[in-house]
Amino acid sequence: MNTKLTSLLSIRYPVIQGAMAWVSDARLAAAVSEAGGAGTIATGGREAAWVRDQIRQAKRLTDKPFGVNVMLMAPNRDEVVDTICEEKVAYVTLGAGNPVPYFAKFSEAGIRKIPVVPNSRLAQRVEAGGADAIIIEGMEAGGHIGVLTTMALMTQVIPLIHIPVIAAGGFADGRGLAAAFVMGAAGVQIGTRFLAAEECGVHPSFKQRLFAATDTDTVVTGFSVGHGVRGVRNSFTDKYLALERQGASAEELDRLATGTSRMAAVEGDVENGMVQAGQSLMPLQEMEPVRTILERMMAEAEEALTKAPDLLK
Ligand code: TUI
Repeated sequence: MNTKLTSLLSIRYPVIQGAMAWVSDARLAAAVSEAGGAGTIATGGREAAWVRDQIRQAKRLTDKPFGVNVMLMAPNRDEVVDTICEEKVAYVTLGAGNPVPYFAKFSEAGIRKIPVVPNSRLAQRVEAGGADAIIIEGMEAGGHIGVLTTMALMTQVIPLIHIPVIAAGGFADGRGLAAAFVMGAAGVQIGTRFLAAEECGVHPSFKQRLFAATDTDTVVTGFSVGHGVRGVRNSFTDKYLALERQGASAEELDRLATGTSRMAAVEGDVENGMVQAGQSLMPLQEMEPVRTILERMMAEAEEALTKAPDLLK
C-alpha cells in the first residue's frame, strides 16, 4: 500500500506503532519495523541513558526505519531530545505538550517531526511550525488523551491540513484502517493492539487482563484536572474517580497516580496500578507475533477497500 506516510518514512505499511510508557522498547519497536510498519520507542518516565541504549539496541535488531516518542510533560525532556538528536532515528512523535520549540533541533539532526495533537487549533499550529506529518489522537486511545473522538478529529482536521495526517485512537483491525484511508488519512497509529504481541514485554498479568476485557471496560481518570488518562477499570481507578468526585486537589490526585503506570506494566499489579489501554480491546484475544497482527490487519484493510466499490453498484 502506498500513502504519503509510506513515502515519508520509507515503510511498507502505513502503520505507526503508538508509544506506550513503560512498555514500548527496542524489542517491540524493532519487531514492528521489521514487519513493515514503523516501531516507536516510548521514553516517558525513562532516563536519557536508557533512551540512548534502546536506540542502539533497536539499530542492532533492524536496519529499517524506527522512531522515538518524546513525552513533553517529562521533566527531563530536553536531555531526551538531545540524546535522540545525537543518536539519530527516522522520526520522533511528540505528545502531551507544545512540540514547536523542539522542531529546529530535530530538523538539524535530519529527524522527521510528527506531533500528536488532540484538536484542530494545535494541528494548525504545528503545521505552521514546520511539522512533517501529524497524528490526530481521539479519546478512544489509551493513556493521556484529549476530549474529541477520532471520528470528530478525522472529519474536522483532515480537510484543514496539507501535510500527511495519521489517525489514532480506537484502531485495532483492518476495517478501521480502511475507514481511516477513506476519510483521507495517510496512515494510522496503533498502540493497544500491539500489547498482545509476543515481542511486547509488558507484564503477562497485564496482557491477561486485556484478553479478558470487553468494549466497556475502560474509564478515564483525571478529566476534572485537565489530565485525562484512559485505562482499564480496577481498584486504582475506582479509588481515583471517587476522590475526583469528592473534589480532591490536583496535587492529591497526582500523588495517588504517581508510579501506577510502571506498577501495572512492569510489576504486573493490575489492580493497584494504572492499566493504560484504549477502548478497542475485543480484538485482543491471544498472544501473537507482531508480524501476524500487522499482516492480518493489512489483509483485512485490503479486503475492505477492494469490496468498497460494490457499494456504488
Ligand atoms: O501523550 C500521549 N499519551 C500518553 S503520554 C503517557 S505517559 C503518562 N502516564 C501516566 C500519566 C500521564 C502520562 C501516556 N499516554 N498522547 C498524545 C497526546 N498529546 N494526547 C494529548 C496530547 C496533547 C495535549 C496537549 C498534545 C498537545 C497538547 O498541547 C498543549 C498546549 O496547548 O500546548
